[in-house]
Amino acid sequence: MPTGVENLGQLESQARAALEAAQSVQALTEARARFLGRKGSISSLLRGIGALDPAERGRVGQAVNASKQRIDEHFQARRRVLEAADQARAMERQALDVTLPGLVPPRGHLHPVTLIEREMTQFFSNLGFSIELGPEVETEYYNFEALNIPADHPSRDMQDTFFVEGGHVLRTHTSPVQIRAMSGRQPPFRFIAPGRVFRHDSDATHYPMFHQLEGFLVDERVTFGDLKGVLYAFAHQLMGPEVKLRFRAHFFPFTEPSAEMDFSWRGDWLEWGGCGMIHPRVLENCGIDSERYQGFAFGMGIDRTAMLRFGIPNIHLLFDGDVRVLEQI
Ligand code: FA5
Repeated sequence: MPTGVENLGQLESQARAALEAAQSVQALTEARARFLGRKGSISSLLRGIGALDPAERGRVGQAVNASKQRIDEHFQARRRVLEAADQARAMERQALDVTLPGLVPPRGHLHPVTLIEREMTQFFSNLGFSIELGPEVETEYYNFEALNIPADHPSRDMQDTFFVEGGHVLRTHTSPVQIRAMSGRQPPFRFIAPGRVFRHDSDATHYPMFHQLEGFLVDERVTFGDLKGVLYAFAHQLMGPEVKLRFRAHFFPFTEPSAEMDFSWRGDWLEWGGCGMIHPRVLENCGIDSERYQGFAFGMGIDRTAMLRFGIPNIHLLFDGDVRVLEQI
């Protein structure tokens, strides 16, 4: 009578082949179930033993159990291999190469106008000038009247003013700091006043918000020659010895005589600032004896200086906030 055990060897080979073929722990477990599971082919053999001739049962049972154990051992061994491979793959996925360079977060830097402003103020600090600051929202008195620009004076048209309620303006220049600094003080003194100013003005070299550096010095026997000497030294320090300066006679109500100065720029001239000898009436407005004291004053565009230094063709590039532009500077 066939016991089924005749096919045991073949069945075991099939089971081993199925376990070897499995490429994942899940496939392996399924292969095992096909042979050793409750309905598996080896398990069916075991169930059939009860129907055998009692003399055969012991031998067949032993043979089937031994085969079952070998298949199970093969399963365990194969599972360890697959689990190790799984783990190796997972580790590779999460691999951390500690020798790789770290991620460097982008670092900001100072704005070109700030860089130039610092250089400009440093030059005058070295000459013994102190820094004075004034408010950006200014009274009309400081912005115009005290600077000898009366309400009906046409020179107010020179500057496109942003008016604020209550007799205030956004200061159109840094010159009101002259009045604030000189009132209540007696010469000799020398100050610079860097800061933001505002005008209704916009093109390639004009921006509605820009920066000026005001400078003024009052003492006995101050001349226009002193002013020019200081400005030449300043321009050469900032823009290099090749830069050319040009002084043009001009009119400012708060200086007499007055001049505008230009620097050489891209084969042309670009206006840098205004300057002159402080008007006696301005000194008197600040309680300073204009018979005894004279002073010079100047005010130039810091942004214009940055344009020259960094080769920026359009002032809007400085303030449009495009980091791709600013990063190149
Ligand atoms: C003045 O503002 C006078 N307060 C300067 C002065 C001070 C004269 C002391 C005498 C004594 P002006 O309006 O020319 O002058 O402006 C000075 C400089 O500011 C200009 O030469 C230019 O470099 C810069 N500037 C003027 N308007 C703009 C603008 N919209 N955008 C950028 N820079 C400007």
